[in-house]
Amino acid sequence: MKKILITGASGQIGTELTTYLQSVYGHDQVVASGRHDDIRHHAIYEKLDVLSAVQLIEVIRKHQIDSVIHLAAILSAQGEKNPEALWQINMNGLYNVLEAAKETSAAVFTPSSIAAFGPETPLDHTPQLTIQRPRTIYGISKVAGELLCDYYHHHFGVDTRGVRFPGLISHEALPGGGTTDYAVHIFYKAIETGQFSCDLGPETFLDMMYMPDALRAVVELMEADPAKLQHRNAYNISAMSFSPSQLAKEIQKHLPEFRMDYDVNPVKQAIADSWPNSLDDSCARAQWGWRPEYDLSAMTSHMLKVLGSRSR
Ligand code: VAH
Repeated sequence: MKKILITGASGQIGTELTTYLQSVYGHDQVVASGRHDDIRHHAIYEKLDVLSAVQLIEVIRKHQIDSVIHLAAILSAQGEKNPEALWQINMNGLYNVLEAAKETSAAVFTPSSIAAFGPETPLDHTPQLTIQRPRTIYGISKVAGELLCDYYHHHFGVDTRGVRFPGLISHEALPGGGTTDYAVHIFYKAIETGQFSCDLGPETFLDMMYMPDALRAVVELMEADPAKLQHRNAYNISAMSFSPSQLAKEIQKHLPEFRMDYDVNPVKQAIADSWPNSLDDSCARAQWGWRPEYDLSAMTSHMLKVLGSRSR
């Protein structure tokens, strides 16, 4: 990658990815974009609505973009409240990005998610290739997105790549409208009030990943030898699997007074129950050398250290 456009750059991933890509490729090699004027990071910025195909091509040509990291999307829980809006953004937005990539020869990274699996999928150590019948509009958009990206690669030669992200935990931009958001908010509340009310049940196991691992995965996949990529869209990648009760216990190792109770959100619980408990990421490990660096203990320690230092 030499000149990179990030869509959805003000979101949970985009905020940190912009800074990370600047550190890897140089400040002027990264163009952040979003639908709004606000920009949380010091970057070259374009106000860009991915529903405008013309605008997309204009920005790609203006900055001579060779790689698009397409993050603009609505997440799972938010999508269930407005499935039509999700389909517009997640599918028509992706379609426009792929069409623009076809016209400009740009490569495309767009994330899929563990949400691309459903209740009929083997939920433990979920294989790379398996049944994908998600029950959420978000999951359906992710499966359709995986297939659309593969189609643009096989039929038009577009260099499309992606990973199935688990729940992502970060200390910069808060997540918005996801089912796994509890795993971020818990840290802020543990520091601010010492108490957290979790909207998923105590034994709800989900695959999770610390943001530094997720950011590195984007770069490592995009820089991987294309000849070795048998799956492209999209690779299972995993770092840890834990339940809310396990996360609370890990936080209490640092903050013994921390207390958690449960106020289960039935919509989010049903979504989480349909997702894998853990993923098999052996294909990503074999084909492009994927390795996580943060486990539950390391992530918890680092999150509390960063957030704790801010609150002083
Ligand atoms: C969500 N954070 O909760 C996203 C993610 C695996 C979960 O796709 O919708």
